Amino acid sequence: MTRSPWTRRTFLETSGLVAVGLSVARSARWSHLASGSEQSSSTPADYSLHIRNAAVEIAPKRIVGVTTYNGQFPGPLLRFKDGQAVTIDLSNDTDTPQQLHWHGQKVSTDVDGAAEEGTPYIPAHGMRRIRFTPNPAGLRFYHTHNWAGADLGAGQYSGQVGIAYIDPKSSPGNYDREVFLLLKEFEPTFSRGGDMDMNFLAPATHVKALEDAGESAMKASLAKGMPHGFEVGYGSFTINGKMLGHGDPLRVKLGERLLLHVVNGSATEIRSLALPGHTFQVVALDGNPVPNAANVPVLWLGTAERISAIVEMKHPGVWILGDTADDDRRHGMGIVVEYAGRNGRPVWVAPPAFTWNYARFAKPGSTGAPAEETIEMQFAKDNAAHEGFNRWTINGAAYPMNAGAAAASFHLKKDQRYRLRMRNASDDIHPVHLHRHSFELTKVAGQPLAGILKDVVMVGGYQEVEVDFVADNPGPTLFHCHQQLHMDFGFMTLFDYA
Ligand SMILES: [Cu+2]
Repeated sequence: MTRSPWTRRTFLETSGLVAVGLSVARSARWSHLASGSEQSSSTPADYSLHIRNAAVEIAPKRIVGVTTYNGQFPGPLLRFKDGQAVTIDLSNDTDTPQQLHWHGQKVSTDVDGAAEEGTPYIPAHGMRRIRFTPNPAGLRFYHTHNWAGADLGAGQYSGQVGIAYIDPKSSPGNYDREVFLLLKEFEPTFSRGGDMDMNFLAPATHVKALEDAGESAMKASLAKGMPHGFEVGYGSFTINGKMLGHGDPLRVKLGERLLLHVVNGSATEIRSLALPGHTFQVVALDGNPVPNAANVPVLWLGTAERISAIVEMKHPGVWILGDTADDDRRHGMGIVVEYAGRNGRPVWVAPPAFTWNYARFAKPGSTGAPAEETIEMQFAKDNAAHEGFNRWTINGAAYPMNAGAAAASFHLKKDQRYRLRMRNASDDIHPVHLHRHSFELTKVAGQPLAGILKDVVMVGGYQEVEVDFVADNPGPTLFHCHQQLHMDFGFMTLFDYA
């Protein structure tokens, strides 16, 4: 049942969303003029990204064939200046129309890179030139927004991920050097394995009503003889495109302060990271400075989450900065940290048990501003309901995968402050993402908090999370789980502005 993203586009074109079809046609025609004398094309762009298939060597003689940006993985690090407009040429050397999403940026629907919002596709063997003003400052990233479905070569299973950093006008802290780390798995395969048990979120309290709903739905499905829905596993794990021990080590000096910018570029996985003998002072979450820069022994990142953290180099040796999951680390999820003058085999020491609580980084004793309106959302899983895949719903509705136009389900009034109350009636953790806006965490598993601005938040199994956002960037706005398998099979909805 492999479907190309073409399916959804073609379907949008023929289903009354004429504007989408027209802009695709325009940009396809424009691509013929790209090398001609058209005024806009005669000026070189500030940046060029070429989407193309390439062989990427993640360890000696271990080569994966994936779709990339500029033939490399990760895609080039793009450094922007806060508030300074850029022109970018997006070329597509593949046979498939592509979307490139500027994750975490407040941009227009024309450049955001989501077909559901009306962004034109970058045509197969064609190009689009876009112009926008990067903002807000901080750690962002860019990635494909194509539908993958059962095609493990498409969507974010591919190598279409890169980091974008928007330099803030003032320095984000006291450090000597920045290091960018992109975490990403390769060689995906389907499995029927049950859900991974992940107990790292705090508070750990479950909402009884959500648990009852989720458990009884699962029991009913299994009683009918249904297998567990497909999950995705991986054969190789990388940081900056290299399996542990196969890239250059991170060479450091005693007393040096590194600012690590960590991006979880995974299609489906939640990652952790620890460095024996060191702690991370978290200064920003999803690129936005946090009110309380607390020290932690372990970082946890849902898909598409980012953490900026300062690490003081004060424990000489040769160490593994790696995932706390032994199996994933042994299959590559780590990078060697080597102090000057030290050598030998890199050492891993498991960190003490630690739970991840967003409130640790919040403004102490403070609650968010009141919202003008609350939007209720309940997430649920329909076990193995779609050709063996779990189907995901928001308030009972799965976003259409291959039929029927999706009208917006929620209508926003410009400049109003909204509260999203998300209730997760499944046992999975969902890293949910809102496009083109940032939100403030206001309640996590019953615990009120304020001052943390993000664009992805992990909603724990059978838990509730509340976030507030101001509707200040008009246009259709996508909301979805960033787990590719969840998003592709229904876990998505659209906001528009009245
Ligand atoms: Cu999800």
